[in-house]
Amino acid sequence: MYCIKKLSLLTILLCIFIALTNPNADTVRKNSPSVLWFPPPSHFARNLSSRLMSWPQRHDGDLSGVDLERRDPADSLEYDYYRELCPQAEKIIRETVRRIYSVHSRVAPALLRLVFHDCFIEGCDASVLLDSTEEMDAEKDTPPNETLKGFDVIDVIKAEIEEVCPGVVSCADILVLAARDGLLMAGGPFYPLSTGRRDSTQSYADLATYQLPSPYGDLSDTLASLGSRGFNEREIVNLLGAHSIGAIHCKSFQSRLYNFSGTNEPDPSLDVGFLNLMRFKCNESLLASPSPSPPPSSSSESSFGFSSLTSEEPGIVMNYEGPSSGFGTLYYRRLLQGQGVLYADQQLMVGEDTGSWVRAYASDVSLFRGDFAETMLKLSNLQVLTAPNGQVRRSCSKVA
Ligand code: HEM
Ligand SMILES: *[C@@H]1O[C@H](CO)[C@@H](O)[C@H](O)[C@H]1NC(C)=O
Ligand SMILES: *[C@@H]1O[C@H](CO)[C@@H](O)[C@H](O)[C@H]1NC(C)=O
Ligand SMILES: *[C@@H]1O[C@H](CO)[C@@H](O)[C@H](O)[C@H]1NC(C)=O
Ligand SMILES: CC(=O)N[C@H]1CO[C@H](CO)[C@@H](O)[C@@H]1O
Repeated sequence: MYCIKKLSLLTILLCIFIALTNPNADTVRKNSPSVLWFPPPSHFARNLSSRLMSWPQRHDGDLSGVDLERRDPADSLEYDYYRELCPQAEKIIRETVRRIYSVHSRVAPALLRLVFHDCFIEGCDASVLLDSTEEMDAEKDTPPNETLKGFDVIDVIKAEIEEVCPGVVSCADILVLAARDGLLMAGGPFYPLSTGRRDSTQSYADLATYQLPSPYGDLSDTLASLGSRGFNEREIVNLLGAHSIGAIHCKSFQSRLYNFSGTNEPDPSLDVGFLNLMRFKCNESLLASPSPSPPPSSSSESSFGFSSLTSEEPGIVMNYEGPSSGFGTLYYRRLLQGQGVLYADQQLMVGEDTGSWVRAYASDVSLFRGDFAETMLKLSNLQVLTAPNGQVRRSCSKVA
């Protein structure tokens, strides 16, 4: 522990030194908005600033080169990085996701959310995939991760790739590529991902606990949280369009339904009809009547933990009008009607700028899709680790 503290102190000092001596410091600042040693802009600073300022530097690998590499890390990625090292890699990923998607379309939202939780915490380095060990609490064992899924999908893909090119393709690349392919199958836009990410040797449970945005965050919380990773208002409204697919459990919005913020009233921003639907879906006494539980599955791949919402874990399916209604616009049209599932979703309507982006996306699906491809690309390139830093894990849940 002492050693780690000492190491991060050293790293910070080193960073300051480099920042002071590096003539390109301005470019760096512009390209890596979540670089830690500069204070966030004051209008984002409200609640998060203290946490951000104490954000520890990462301590993967050795110190030499680490911080130089991390100045504009996404620039070290390369399109089709595996073309010689493992030419089949991207095809294996796509085919495996397709195979699973044909049985469990929920693989798409699961992987999309997994990318968000990975990239948001110390960059897209597969840190979210690590299991806890005696020495390290893992991100996946923190409250915001309670309903994360898709770990086993990544394991299946990784195993298939390891068979043809062992030790070459990183878990971090597999995750962003698989999520991209799943999104495409779910009707989302395509974006060309560069590769060459490396995997972390750490998982950051504390950061995951405190830094992931809260579903009960108000607009300023959400803007501060995602803003701290370099996303502007337009991009934030756009990114939340990811909530067009997948499912949200009642516990993520329960307190909007009856006693919102201790008022003994439901959240007034909720459309009444939608409120009743949510109450109905989440009412334990109504659900107590036995709903048929899914039949036990025989093959391991047919389970994947993607069984739909259950009576123990009820919730709302986000694309309940079906994927044919198009990835994106339904989410924004619902916000216009007071039908955002999360408080944080609905809050996008209270800001002048965020509200006009909601209206823009609600009425123009191609605008939304074009922007979404860009913001997903940006998300997938956040603070990546590239050689010589990090490592390529053999098993995505364990440090190699
Ligand atoms: C303010 C920002 C965000 C908050 C507060 C938030 C919160 C949540 C919560 C609470 C859930 C439901 C968990 C559950 O009840 O099981 C959820 C689901 C989901 N989130 Fe977010 N999220 C945010 C941003 C994002 C972003 C940026 C993405 C991706 C780009 C994303 C993708 C998803 C997806 C796809 C699901 C559905 C997962 C599934 O069905 O398995 N979210 N989010
Ligand atoms: C700051 O966070 C606290 C809880 O952590 C919350 O009660 C408060 O409303 C937040 N303040 C602002 C300005 O968002
Ligand atoms: C509503 O919430 C407030 C504050 O959390 C609490 O004091 C009050 O007892 C709650 N009311 C009911 C009816 O549960
Ligand atoms: C469930 O629904 C019944 C009847 O509408 C209502 O009286 C009760 O308060 C609800 N309970 C919960 C926990 O939502
Ligand atoms: C998928 C997963 O690993 N979920 C974990 C999230 O964190 C909780 C603790 O808060 C664990 O109980 C879950 O197993």
